[in-house]
Amino acid sequence: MTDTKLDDLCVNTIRTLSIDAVQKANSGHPGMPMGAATLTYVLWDRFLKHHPADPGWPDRDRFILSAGHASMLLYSMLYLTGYAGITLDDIKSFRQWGSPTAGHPERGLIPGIEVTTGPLGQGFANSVGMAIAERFLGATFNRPGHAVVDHYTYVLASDGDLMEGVSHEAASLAGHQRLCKLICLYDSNLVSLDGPTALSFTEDVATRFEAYGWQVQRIDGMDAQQVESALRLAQQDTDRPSIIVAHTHIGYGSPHKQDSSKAHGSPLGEEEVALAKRAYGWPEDKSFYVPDEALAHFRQALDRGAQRQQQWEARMDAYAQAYPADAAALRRALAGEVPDGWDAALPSYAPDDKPIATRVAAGAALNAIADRLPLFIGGSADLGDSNNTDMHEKGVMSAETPAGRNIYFGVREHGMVGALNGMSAHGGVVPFGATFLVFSDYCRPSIRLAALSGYSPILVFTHDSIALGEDGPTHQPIEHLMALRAMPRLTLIRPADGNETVMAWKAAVENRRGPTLLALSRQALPHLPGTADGGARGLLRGAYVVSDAPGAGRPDAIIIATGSEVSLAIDAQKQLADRGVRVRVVSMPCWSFFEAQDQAYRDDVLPPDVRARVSVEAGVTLGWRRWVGDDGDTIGIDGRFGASAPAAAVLRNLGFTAEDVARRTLALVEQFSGARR
Ligand SMILES: Cc1ncc(C[n+]2csc(CCOP(=O)(O)OP(=O)(O)O)c2C)c(N)n1
Ligand SMILES: [Mg+2]
Repeated sequence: MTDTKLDDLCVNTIRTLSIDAVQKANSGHPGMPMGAATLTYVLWDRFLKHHPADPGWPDRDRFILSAGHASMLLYSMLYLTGYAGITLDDIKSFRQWGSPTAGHPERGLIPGIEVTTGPLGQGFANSVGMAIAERFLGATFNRPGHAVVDHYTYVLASDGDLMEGVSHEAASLAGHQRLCKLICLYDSNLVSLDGPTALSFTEDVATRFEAYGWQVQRIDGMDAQQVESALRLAQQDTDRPSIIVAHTHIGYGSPHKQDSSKAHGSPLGEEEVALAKRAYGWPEDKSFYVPDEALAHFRQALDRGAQRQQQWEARMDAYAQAYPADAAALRRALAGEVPDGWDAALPSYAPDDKPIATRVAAGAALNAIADRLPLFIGGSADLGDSNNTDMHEKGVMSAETPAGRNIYFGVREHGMVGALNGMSAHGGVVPFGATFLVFSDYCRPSIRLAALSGYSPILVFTHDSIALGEDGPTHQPIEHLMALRAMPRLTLIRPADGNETVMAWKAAVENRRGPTLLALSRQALPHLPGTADGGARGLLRGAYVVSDAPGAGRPDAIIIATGSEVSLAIDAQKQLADRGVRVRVVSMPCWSFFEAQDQAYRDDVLPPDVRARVSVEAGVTLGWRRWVGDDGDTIGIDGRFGASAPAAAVLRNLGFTAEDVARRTLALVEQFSGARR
């Protein structure tokens, strides 16, 4: 068989596996696998450094299918090249309950899926983060003659990916950073879901990427030779990321659906499947047919990969001889471990220390961590001064100084978190990003993917309430805390003072299984006696008694508060104590940690027989009934946004003074004692 014939056979194997799986599932997206099979095949056959028998090998190239709807394209490649986590039977149960071949690729279901994709544009942003992580690790660990971190990031993106704003942000950042080992294959087929892209997307994408500072090539993506030469040229550019605008045909080979959105997202239909197979010269009566020659060729990836991996292991051994400490640090980092003692320099605060904002305490903690956690990298979306996220003397990441650890993300919140997800998925680094809490809306889709996929970026979100004051309602979060708590597997922590903030950072760095979001105050807050001397460890259980009712016995009421409202609750507690009312104050910085505690602990903190309970949080009250019950009261902000004025005035007018909290708590206590009488 000639090389070209073998290539055609392999490409058609990818196409027919994909269309058969979609047909059998009666659901899925056949068009892109049919059109982008050549691109993918040439990349995997001639360039991609990977080892199907060891999908997690650290120095592998990363391949990201940003257009996750073309999942069958990825599943076909994984199966054909011999990944152990996927069988032909799995492909036959595409999109079925319990099958690893889910509708869109999900990280963790099949080793070899680098990131979860499907929400368009996200995979592209992830790829930028991966390229950042690779370059940073290389700059940090490689030594002359010892290139131990040295791989490419390839991303396959579709029209939809490049329409999405998040890809614009990420592409702009990648161009600015000159991430030359990032290579995008753009499946430009001029069709999206609603029809021809002429309906909505007519800009010159190539010129746009040129303007971002990318190397740009335009090719016929159905021609394996052109794909190969373009990839080679892309690799040779050592100054810029590369995009290969590959003109392709969606639904290639289907006589009635090629080049039409009819091929995008539904099965071709039995007859059309047969006609497409005829066009490929394929046996029409066979489904899931994998010719032996094709399989044997694909499976060469196993030997090739083993060799590449062995070469790397040998390089690592030589490196370990020459630089034993660095090699040990690199191996630990790649295994996701943080060095012992990373938290040894974290500060602690005494009650009579000067009050500080939790954002300021967080900045101090971040710098204490930065000194001892060399792979801690990140920055802010142009709010570094406000977020207090600048790491002192840790350098600025740029093309000239790739080992710099402060990343200036620019005003690109969505691209930032998408990239953080990629850094986390890449491994080896502990990434963080920052903005105002209200702009969590600007990056929520990426936070959601982190929670869904188990990436662990640390999100330092400050200015967490109306108490930010003068900037007004556009900048004052109202529904955000609750909206974020509604997200499964996101750890949201809203610390009350300096010591809780330190503890929140501990929890964040130690959480390597999902995103952690720190909601931090703009305004200064007192250091609470109850958090001193290790008291703040209660944060790790989600909620704890930060200040108990004076004297012994059952409290008359419990005030549950979070963040900046905890000190308010304690002021109210004092006022009420003067009137003989005994109030317990519970700090509840993290709902999800508290939910994970056993019933005995939860009942200890919130005794079931104390029903006079008040929640205090400067946000919507939706959800607080869960902890205060039907009989309790909820102090929050409902049915309105904040207002522009100095913080004290906003708080006063919206009912956030100690007097307000005391008055409403007292009313509740009186109601209960009246009921008892
Ligand atoms: C954020 C987001 N919005 C909408 C969708 C639904 N969707 C899936 S594919 C697609 C567009 C398809 O166009 P293209 O990316 O060019 O893929 P092709 O049709 O060429 O396969 C849309 C709108 C999505 N997956 N993600
Ligand atoms: Mg398209």
